[in-house]
Amino acid sequence: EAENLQTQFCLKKEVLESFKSCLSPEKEIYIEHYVSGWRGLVKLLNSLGSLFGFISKDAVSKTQILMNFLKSENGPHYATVQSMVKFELDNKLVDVDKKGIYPESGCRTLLRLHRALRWLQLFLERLRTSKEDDKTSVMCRDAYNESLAQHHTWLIRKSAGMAFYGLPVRPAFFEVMNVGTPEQVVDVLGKAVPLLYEVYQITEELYQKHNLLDLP
Ligand code: 1PZ
Repeated sequence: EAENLQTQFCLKKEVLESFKSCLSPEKEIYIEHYVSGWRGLVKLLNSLGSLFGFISKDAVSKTQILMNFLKSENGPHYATVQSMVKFELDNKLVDVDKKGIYPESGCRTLLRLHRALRWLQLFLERLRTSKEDDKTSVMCRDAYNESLAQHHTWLIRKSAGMAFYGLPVRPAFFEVMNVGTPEQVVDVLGKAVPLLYEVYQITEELYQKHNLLDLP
């Protein structure tokens, strides 16, 4: 039972805290904490059932690519998103306009998570302001159509669309977040959304400045 308590997902500890600690005072983004925020989200996704396996598999593979860079001999260059961008661009380690010899650069891999972060922020904001009977599948779909969908192929959009129907209803979804009463969930979401927005915005501006927003 003790183990059960320990392994139970908690939105506040595993997502909010990670994304909070990923910002340095100089507004750099630590990749290690960014990745652990995503690992937390994957845990949440996995607790929703195997229907979401194809989504979590992709998220895991992307976090793994970034962790491998972080653990490599070039690891120190991958400490922050800013240092990674500089290092990969300075050393021409990014396929800029078409897939070539670096199909899994740190820059293009992080861009995929970055786009998904926008979806997350939109979804959590809808969840935060929703009423008890509102449909999570609709909130999720609307957030998706407004953000990630434009970057996905028809097949992925269809698969994602079907998975959304398998989302638990709002009270059950609040339950798995494991931060207490619905009021407390709303409160945590109220802290998480602006934080995700800040992390998103910093990355967006950096990528824009270096013309990296369309990496293949
Ligand atoms: C709570 C419900 C979860 C809904 C998640 C909404 C996002 C649907 C995303 C569907 C992704 C399908 C799997 C593969 C996608 C990849 O093709 C793309 C592009 O990568 P590339 O092919 O270029 O290498 N991958 C992504 O867009 C990253 C998706 C990460 C999604 C993480 C979601 C985590 C959600 C946690 C929520 C609790």
